[in-house]
Amino acid sequence: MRIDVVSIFPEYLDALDLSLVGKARRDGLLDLRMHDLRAWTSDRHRTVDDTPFGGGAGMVMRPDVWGRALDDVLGPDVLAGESTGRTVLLVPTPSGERLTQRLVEDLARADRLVLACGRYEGIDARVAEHYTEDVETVEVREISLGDYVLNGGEVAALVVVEAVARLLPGVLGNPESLTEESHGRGEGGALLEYPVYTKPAEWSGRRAPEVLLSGHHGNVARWRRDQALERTVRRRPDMISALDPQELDRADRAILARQGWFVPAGASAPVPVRIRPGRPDEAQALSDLAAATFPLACPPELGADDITAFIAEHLSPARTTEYLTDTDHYRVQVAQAPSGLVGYTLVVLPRTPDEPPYADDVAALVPDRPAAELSKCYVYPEYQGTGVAGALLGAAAAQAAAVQIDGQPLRTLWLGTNADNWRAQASYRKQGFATAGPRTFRVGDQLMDDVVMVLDLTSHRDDVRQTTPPPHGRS
Ligand code: JB8
Repeated sequence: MRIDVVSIFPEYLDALDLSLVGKARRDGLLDLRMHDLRAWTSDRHRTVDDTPFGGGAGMVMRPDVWGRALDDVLGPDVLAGESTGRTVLLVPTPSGERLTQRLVEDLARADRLVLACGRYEGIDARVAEHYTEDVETVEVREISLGDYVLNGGEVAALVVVEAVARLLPGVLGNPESLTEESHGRGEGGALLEYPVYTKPAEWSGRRAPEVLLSGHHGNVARWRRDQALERTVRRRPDMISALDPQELDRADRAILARQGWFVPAGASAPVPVRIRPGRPDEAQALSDLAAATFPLACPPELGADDITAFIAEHLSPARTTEYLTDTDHYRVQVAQAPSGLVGYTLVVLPRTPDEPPYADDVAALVPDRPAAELSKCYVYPEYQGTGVAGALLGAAAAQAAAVQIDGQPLRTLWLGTNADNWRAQASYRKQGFATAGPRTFRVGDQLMDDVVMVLDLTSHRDDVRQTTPPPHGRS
């Protein structure tokens, strides 16, 4: 490949004699030529700039000087449309399109690159226009490295040359390292790189992660993938939004769920879901959510009328408003996706430390008090099985673990769920709930067979203290 760089500071690119790019030039893989723009000036002062039409600060580079320079560098064949190869004219500018690995890969397939490095306030706009519209065999791209401002295009030229050169055949010793890299869009979608370690195994009191010293290749690969996912969530959530769910296995999804990203059924990408306390103005949304979800969790023998009556009594906006405002008796956590609320939990607090939960059959199964009831855990169907319920339950339990009733911290979170709803039970079990025994539960005039499950909040409390700041207000 041939690359020409035109600049008023051609020495800026002297660094390209060094290292891999220098070697590629000496090996004849890269024909890199620097040019001093002032060679195409005609006045005694070798002037390249002038004041901007329309006024304003700074100076603008003259199109006539740039035109002569670029015509010469491109050569008569390109200008006449008689060259067969692909020539790309790159003009670095803060207002250019972003230079990405994808663009770099595209540029590496060109036959010639010409980099026009501006200074001052930039190059008269007619230059890019002219080569775009009047010279058919030249492709013009105005490019930017990122959202910050440099003093000229030379650094961008250095970046382009280095990024392109390492993709040229024969330049890199080990081409395998190309496919593994961040931004290389390897299999599994583009993620940031995992952290790397080398000897000594302990440095400055820090040990390298044991898994990397274990020699267990499967565990190493999984650990690295977890690290890459976690890093990408924290540093580049935009890249998580661009992941293809088909490239995410169960372990990937579990890691993402722990970081607050979930893959709803039928979605084309993971979405961020924030778990937070519900607000009074969300009664309608939560009521809608409950009305849509509750029937799906009912056993088939339950009549539509009974379901409707239950929804009207317990899940109406008015009741939901109570849940959201009466914080002495209720705690609500919601799951907020970009599309809106997709799930919530309701915890009912006891009024006294020893208040027997509910009915006798439950009271016998929940001896460790104070005990609060996890009364609802509703999640829209497309978010079921994604980990949102688990995240909600975790937040509800953490919040409950911090609640005291007359100075006594809650010891148990209990719930009743339909005995045949094994999926719900499995989901609760995953969050640490254990089955305590059966109870019956009335919906309308139907008596349903339920199981009671309990979560020990006293062990939860220690987890919570390490991970969440002390709560404000009532606790
Ligand atoms: C004048 O920040 B940059 C950049 C800044 C410039 C010029 C070109 C590029 C020309 N200032 O990428």
